Amino acid sequence: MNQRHRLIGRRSFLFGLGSLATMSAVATSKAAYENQQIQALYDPDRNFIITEGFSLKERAAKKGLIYGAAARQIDLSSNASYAAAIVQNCSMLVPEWEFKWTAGNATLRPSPDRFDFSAADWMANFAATHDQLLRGHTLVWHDSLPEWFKTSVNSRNAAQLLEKHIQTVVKRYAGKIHSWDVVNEAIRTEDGRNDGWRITPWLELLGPNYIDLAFRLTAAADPQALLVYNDFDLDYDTPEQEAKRTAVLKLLERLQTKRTPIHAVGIQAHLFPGENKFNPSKLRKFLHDVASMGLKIMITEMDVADKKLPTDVKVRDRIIAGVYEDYLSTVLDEQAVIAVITWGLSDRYSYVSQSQPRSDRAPVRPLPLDAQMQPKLAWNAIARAFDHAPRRN
Ligand code: 9MR
Repeated sequence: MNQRHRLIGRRSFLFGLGSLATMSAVATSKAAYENQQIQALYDPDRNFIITEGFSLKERAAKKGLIYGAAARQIDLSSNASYAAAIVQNCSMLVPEWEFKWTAGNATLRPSPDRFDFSAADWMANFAATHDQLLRGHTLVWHDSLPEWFKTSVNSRNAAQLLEKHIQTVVKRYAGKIHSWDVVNEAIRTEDGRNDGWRITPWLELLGPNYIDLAFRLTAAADPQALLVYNDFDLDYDTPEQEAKRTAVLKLLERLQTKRTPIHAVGIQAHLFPGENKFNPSKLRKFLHDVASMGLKIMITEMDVADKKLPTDVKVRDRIIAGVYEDYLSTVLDEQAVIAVITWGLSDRYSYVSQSQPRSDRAPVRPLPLDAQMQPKLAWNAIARAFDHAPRRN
């Protein structure tokens, strides 16, 4: 595309966002900054061409990579075309609710001394039936704890409760799990601790050894699973995310010093184009630092929130696809990255629609398939990133 066409394309798109006069009047505002970011991401002529004929899991496998998605029993069991799309595209399945202590309509822990494995078993069977790897998400998290947790758990019984949880759940699926998110989202620099750790019920109940304890218990219950520390907001070039990356690296160093059995870092990759600046070299540096510690990396929950993007579906889909390809081509350069998982597969079932809705109320489009299970440009973008990725050694 020549420069003139690019400018015309950009200008007409800008016009769609608001008048130039309004834009300059608020040139210093956050909205203007975001509009600038979004314009920079829009390229009307960018090429998302792919060779036909291969699913995402096949393209990933050719490079020694895994592609998977999160899904829920309620959707897989009620929508045959969605289940078929999950089977066709994914070599890995992540139960979005069913392995948590409690989430949505799935409650693994109805009470301190009971387990209900019906939903988790259903997901494990689905994966096994369709030859998919299974991920366990998640054992230790501040969120999705049952109501009874607040009243029944105290510093005297917390260690025993965690031990029982990990031993029971992890042993039940031992040998069937590719990787466990042992600890999820334990860093939050805004909480003000020197080490950047999030102040969670687990930290308060068990003290700073809780992460090490959780990894040790999991390793003992399933020596084969890859044990993962998983977190979000590690992707962008902002002071906050830089501080979070640093705190994660410190946590990993601390665990390695203690010889804690940890094998991988999960980078969630919930992306928010328009809000923050993406700087591939900053991200590459972080991935390299993690890899240098001998750890694997998984992209565990990728999606592209379209909250700040224009209403026009064509424009929106191009931006989202570009964000997918730019991000994935950056991370797949790093050999330690072994898997890419999107947080859902179809726009019909995405947490983004509840937690990051658009102000124009238009349906969100954060995932590779649309609500009718048709591939969008984002699908092509992921396919291209796999096709161009270096083969894993
Ligand atoms: O997508 C999940 C949503 O359906 C659940 O209600 C919520 C609470 O369990 O968790 C969402 O998934 C989160 C994941 O478990 C951890 N990282 C952030 C994800 C999106 O909030």
